[in-house]
Amino acid sequence: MKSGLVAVAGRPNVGKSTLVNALAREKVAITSTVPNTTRRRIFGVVNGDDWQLTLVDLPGFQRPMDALTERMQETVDGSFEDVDAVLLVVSARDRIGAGDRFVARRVFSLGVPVIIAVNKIDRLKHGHVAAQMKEAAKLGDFHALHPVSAKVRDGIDELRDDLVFLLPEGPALFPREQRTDLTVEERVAEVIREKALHLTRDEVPHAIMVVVEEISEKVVRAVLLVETESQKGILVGKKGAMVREIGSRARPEVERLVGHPVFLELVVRVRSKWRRDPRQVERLGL
Ligand SMILES: Nc1nc2c(ncn2[C@@H]2O[C@H](COP(=O)(O)OP(=O)(O)OP(=O)(O)O)[C@@H](O)[C@H]2O)c(=O)[nH]1
Ligand SMILES: [Mg+2]
Repeated sequence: MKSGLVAVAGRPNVGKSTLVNALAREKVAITSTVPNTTRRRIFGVVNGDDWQLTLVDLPGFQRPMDALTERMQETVDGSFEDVDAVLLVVSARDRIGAGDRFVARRVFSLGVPVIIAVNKIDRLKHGHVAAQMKEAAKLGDFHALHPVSAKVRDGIDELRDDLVFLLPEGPALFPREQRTDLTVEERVAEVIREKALHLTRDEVPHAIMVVVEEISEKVVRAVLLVETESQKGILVGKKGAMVREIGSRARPEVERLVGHPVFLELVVRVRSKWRRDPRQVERLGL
């Protein structure tokens, strides 16, 4: 049996979580166009006949701005300790630059093999992809370099085979039926946050935190925390239209996660400056 952990590293928004979901063949992590969507470490587990690949989805590398982003960066740093390999993700749609080189310096110094994925190659011209691959190849002494599209699942199987090749001999870390380490409560909270991210913009998405307070036979109750009254007003919407829309988009996925139909009760509350307070960030489980 081969089994091990592969950290997924890269700048914010390059498609790390989309790629983890594509490799895991299940949505284990939420995704959005907003940078800093992923705030904590999330395992995505993939099983073969005689191997188990555990992908470690992570927040993007960034300079911390407050207690939340500081915590996220600690998560990234701490997660590199026990991994067997790193999947370094860059975006073929953006210039491969200083941010990517910053991540690369860190991951190439870990002493484990690194595979580079040049993501988002869908609908790009061949010449452009080739040029980006050439740039990505300069990032460090990689084991393999794969052009992929996480979105349309192009190159995913080849990438997975190469990652599995790097795994050491060892027992499976998770039972075969388990796709992630997140609890149902945590997954439900993330799905609700995802829908809220998709429907808001500017500073609002960054200020949202979701806490699930109850999952019962009939009801899922969750609180959406924001930092200001005006953000609360946006999230509630005209006569509650926004929070209702978040609820109706989240409900099908929430029901799949809990395994039965539910009434999804969402409440919006202000928790002033929660992102700047290390204790609040910790209490919220980040
Ligand atoms: N066109 C295209 N878009 C993609 C692809 N992969 C991801 N995206 C988009 O890129 C955006 C960011 O994707 P995420 O998976 O959330 O990126 P991330 O790296 O996990 O971002 P953070 O968690 O914020 O660090 C989303 O809008 C995705 O739909 C791809 O292969 N092609
Ligand atoms: Mg992510």
